[in-house]
Amino acid sequence: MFMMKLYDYPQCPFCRKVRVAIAEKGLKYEKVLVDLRKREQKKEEFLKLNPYGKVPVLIDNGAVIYESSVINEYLDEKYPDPPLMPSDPAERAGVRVLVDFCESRFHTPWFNIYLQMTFKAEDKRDKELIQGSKDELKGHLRRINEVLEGREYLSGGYSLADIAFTPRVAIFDSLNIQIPAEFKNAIEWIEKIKSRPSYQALEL
Ligand SMILES: N[C@@H](CCC(=O)N[C@@H](CS)C(=O)NCC(=O)O)C(=O)O
Repeated sequence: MFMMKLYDYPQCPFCRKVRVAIAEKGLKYEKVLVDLRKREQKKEEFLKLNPYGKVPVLIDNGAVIYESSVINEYLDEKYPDPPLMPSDPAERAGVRVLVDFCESRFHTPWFNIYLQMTFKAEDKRDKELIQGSKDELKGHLRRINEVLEGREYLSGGYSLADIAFTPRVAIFDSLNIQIPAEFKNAIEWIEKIKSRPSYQALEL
């Protein structure tokens, strides 16, 4: 039996997302550091695993899987206990819509802010881009707040949808992103996510 392997970079939100799912499943795995600063993700050996040259990549029982949302669905199918997807097909579709919303809409303004705050000196930051991205995120947080009305988590029970957002909302404070106080559901939801043992897998 080979140990499950995750090709990983510590601060990568996509890797963090997969680590949280693995932690929720209580699985053992080995982490392989792909040093993005040394561009190890573009080396021939790594491109054989993921032709896109990106982390994360999961290797499990000989299967090589990339794209964090695909990896997380694989983990849930292969290791169904505890489930991270609802059983009803329509609800499962709802989770996928939220994961897609996170990756294709929420991520972009979040990432703009992340890049500015992490890699630019304060006087070199693009203030307009930061403000515009914060405004866009506010609209997305409003939607999240509405989805959470009367629910503990995005899909009712904890799911891959909550996991997708976890690495992003986890560092709101350090990115100086404030959630408007009126979005009470969203604020409580983040607290619930933070209190789960799997949150430690983010390695903040
Ligand atoms: N859609 C991919 C995105 C993965 C991704 O962008 N990973 C970044 C690190 S956070 C990466 O490997 N970037 C290296 C590069 O593009 O050269 C996923 O969900 O796994």
